[in-house]
Amino acid sequence: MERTLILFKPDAIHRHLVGRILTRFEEKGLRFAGLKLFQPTRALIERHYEVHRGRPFFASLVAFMSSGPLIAAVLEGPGAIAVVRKLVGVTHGQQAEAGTIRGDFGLDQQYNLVHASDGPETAAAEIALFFTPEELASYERVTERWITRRQ
Ligand code: 3AN
Repeated sequence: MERTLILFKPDAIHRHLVGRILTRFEEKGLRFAGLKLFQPTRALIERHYEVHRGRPFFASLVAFMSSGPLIAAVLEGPGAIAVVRKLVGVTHGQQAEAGTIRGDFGLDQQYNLVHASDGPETAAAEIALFFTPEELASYERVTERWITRRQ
């Protein structure tokens, strides 16, 4: 089953939107493999956004994200990475489609509520960056066969 990493950014927490956003992932049928709230270090955020180092928004992005707290989640399901990116919407809230998380809840490109992994390699690296193996759970829901057709 494919896994992906989500970060609830500080704006989602301060605006009390975490529950509503989590509900969208749950309602879609995705299963939580990990979930935690923590205060990130600046070093962790810089590592996470290393590909953006040198871009004009890097310093502001790192300051915003390391102001914390963050909630990190690992979600799993068939095609989870692409499914979550679709639910989240494009980077800028003003361009994101209505019905997506960023399209429904935001107007900005930095304060855009959630981060979601963009491919299998980044998902694996980001999950390992934010979670230890012991913090992740593998289990079957009693509803599994109604969602993923797995018996
Ligand atoms: P996405 O999260 O949609 O994959 P990326 O990976 O291009 O977006 O950018 C990472 C993060 O950097 C975004 N989530 C957003 O918070 C921030 N960001 C991207 N572009 C800008 C920008 N032009 N100005 C300010 N922040 C930006």
